[in-house]
Amino acid sequence: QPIGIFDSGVGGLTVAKEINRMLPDENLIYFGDTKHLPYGDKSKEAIVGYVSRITRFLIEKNCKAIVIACNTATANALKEVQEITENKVPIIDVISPVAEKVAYEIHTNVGVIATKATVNTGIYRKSIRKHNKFIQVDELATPLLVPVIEEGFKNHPVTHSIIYNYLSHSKLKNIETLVLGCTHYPLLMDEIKQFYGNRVRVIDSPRIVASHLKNVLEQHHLLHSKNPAPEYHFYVSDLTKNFEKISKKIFGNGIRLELKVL
Ligand code: DGN
Repeated sequence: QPIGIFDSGVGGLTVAKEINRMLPDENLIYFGDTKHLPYGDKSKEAIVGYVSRITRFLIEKNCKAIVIACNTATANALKEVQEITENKVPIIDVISPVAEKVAYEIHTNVGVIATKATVNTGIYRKSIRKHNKFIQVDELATPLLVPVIEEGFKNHPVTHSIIYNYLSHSKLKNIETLVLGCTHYPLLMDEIKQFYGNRVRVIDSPRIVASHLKNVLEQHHLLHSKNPAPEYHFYVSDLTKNFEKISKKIFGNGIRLELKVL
């Protein structure tokens, strides 16, 4: 049985890649909802609609666990995903394991950058402070980072200037830790770290999520071991050259994309 992973686009591949590195024997199904990208500017109703369809698709594909590799989907539709799956398969989201880790292990001012639809819910602040109410959490919407990533503008002057403008924001002035609250953003990790130098610790969310998934699978006795030929299936709701190019860059040339309109 495969693990189902989804996002609006290529962002979730940062999580899928880490899962693949940590759990190389697992079969994976990835769904990129490229037709509806970006989620970050959509209404809650629209996001719930897209996410519900993807969840049903992954259940049909017999997934043993579902990873919501999208912060925007987690912030707006986690409850609906849980309802659809009726707690029959474990649901792993990208926010709660990171919030927990930050709350217990980091004792500094925390900044979070994410899409508008994530920041509007205040979910990081709430989730971190649920565990530790002494941590100062400031969230800033940085929506323009998603299109530059989808456009493949890595190490591009436009990207540098957007990063500079966002990270210089007064809300992030006193932070010592930064959480990348969008699964696309780790693709700009180098540039973001460059901006801060050693001043700010940038959290590696995909790694935290993958290791949380491993624990959950272990607990449920669902870990796949000794799989000589793991299978990876990548589905997209719109087959775009961009997705093809970037997904190959992230996951390797072996990727074969299949169009699946939901
Ligand atoms: N990668 C998604 C996230 O983590 O929020 C959102 C990207 C988008 O669709 N704007």
